[in-house]
Amino acid sequence: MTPALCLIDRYAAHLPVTSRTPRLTLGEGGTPLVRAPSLERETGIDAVWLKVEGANPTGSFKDRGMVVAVAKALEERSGAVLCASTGNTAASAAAYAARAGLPCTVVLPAGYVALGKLAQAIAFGATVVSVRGPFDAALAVVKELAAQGEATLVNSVNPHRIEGQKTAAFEICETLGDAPDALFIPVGNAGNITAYWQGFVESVAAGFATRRPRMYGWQAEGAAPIVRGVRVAEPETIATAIRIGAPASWQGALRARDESGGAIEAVSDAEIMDAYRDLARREGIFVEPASAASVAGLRKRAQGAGLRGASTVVCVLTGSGLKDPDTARSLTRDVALVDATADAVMGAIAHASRA
Ligand code: AN7
Repeated sequence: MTPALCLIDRYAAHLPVTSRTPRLTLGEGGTPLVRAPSLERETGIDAVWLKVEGANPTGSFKDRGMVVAVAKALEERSGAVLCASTGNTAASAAAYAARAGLPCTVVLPAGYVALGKLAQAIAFGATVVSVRGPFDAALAVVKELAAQGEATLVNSVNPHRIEGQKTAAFEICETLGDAPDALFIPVGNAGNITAYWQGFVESVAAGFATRRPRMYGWQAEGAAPIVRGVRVAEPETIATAIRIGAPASWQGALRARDESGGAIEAVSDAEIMDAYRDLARREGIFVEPASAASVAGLRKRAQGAGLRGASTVVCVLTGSGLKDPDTARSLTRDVALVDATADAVMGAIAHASRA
C-alpha cells in the first residue's frame, strides 16, 4: 500500500511550493464530508453536507494553511514564527512550529480564548502572551513586531495561509464530483471565505469542478463588521473564535460574496447555540460555537430569503467541540454523583428522565 500523500504533496501543483519546500506534515486535510439527515429533513434540501474540519490534527481548519506557511518559513530560513489569534491559529502555529523546530510566539486577547486552544498552545511549547483588548489589537501588535523583523507572521495576511486553506474547496469538489450549489461558512477574520472562493475558482480551471457555488458567510451579530459595513470596536459573541471587529481579509470576503452571487449575514448567539446543540444531539457532530454559525445561517436562509433552488449545499464546520469545554459544560445541569450500585444509578437515570 502506498502511504497517503501529505497535503503539500497532494496539491503541490496548485500550491506555492517547489521541490525545495520541506514536506512538513501532521496529517492535515482529507477531512470527512458527511451528510446531515436531520438538517435535510428540517430544511427540505436534497443534500446537506458537512465538511468536518475539526478532524484536522489540531482540531481546526487552520492546519491546512499553517502547514504551508510554516513549511515556507523553513524554506526561507526564518528563525521563528509569530501570530495573533482568537485561539485556533495559535494552537495550529504552535503545533507546526514544534514539528518544524522553530520557536513560536502567540499573542491572544486576554480572557477570550477557549480553554482547549490555550491548553494546546501551552502544551506545544509556544510563548503565550495575553493582551488587553480584542483580537484586532493583538493583530496590530504582531504586525508591528513582524515589520521589525522579529519573526515570520503566520496570520492569514501571510498569503501562504490562504493558499493552503483553499485545498478544502478542492476536496469538496473531488468528493462530490462537482462544486455544490451553495457553501455556508463562518466569517471572522475572513481568511477562510477568501480561501474557499479562491479554491472554487481554481477548481474550475483545474477540472475538479464545472461551476462555482454561491458563498454564504456568517458573522455573529455582536461581531458583524462586514454585514454592517463598519468596524466594530468592541466585538462580543459567545463564539469567541469569530469575536473580531476589523477583519484582515474584508476585501476578499466582499469579492467572494459578490463574484459568487452570495451574501454575508449575521446570526445571533442564540441561533448559534441552537445549531451547536442540535448538531451534536441530532447529527452526532460536536463542533465549537463559531463553527455552528454556518448551520445557523443555513437554517436562517432556508426559512427566510431562501436558497433559490439549491439542492446540494455544504456547511463548513471549522473546529472541534473539544476546543471549548466550558461552553459544552454550560449546556447542562449538574452531572449526578451517586454510589457505585445499580440501584443508585437507576435512581439517577429515573431522576434525569423526569427533570
Ligand atoms: C473555529 O484562530 O481568527 O474568517 O485567530 O477558529 O478565516 O477568520 C479563528 C477563526 C471560524 C473564522 N471558525 O475564520 C484565529 C481565528 C473557527 C475559527 C473562524 C475561526 P476566518
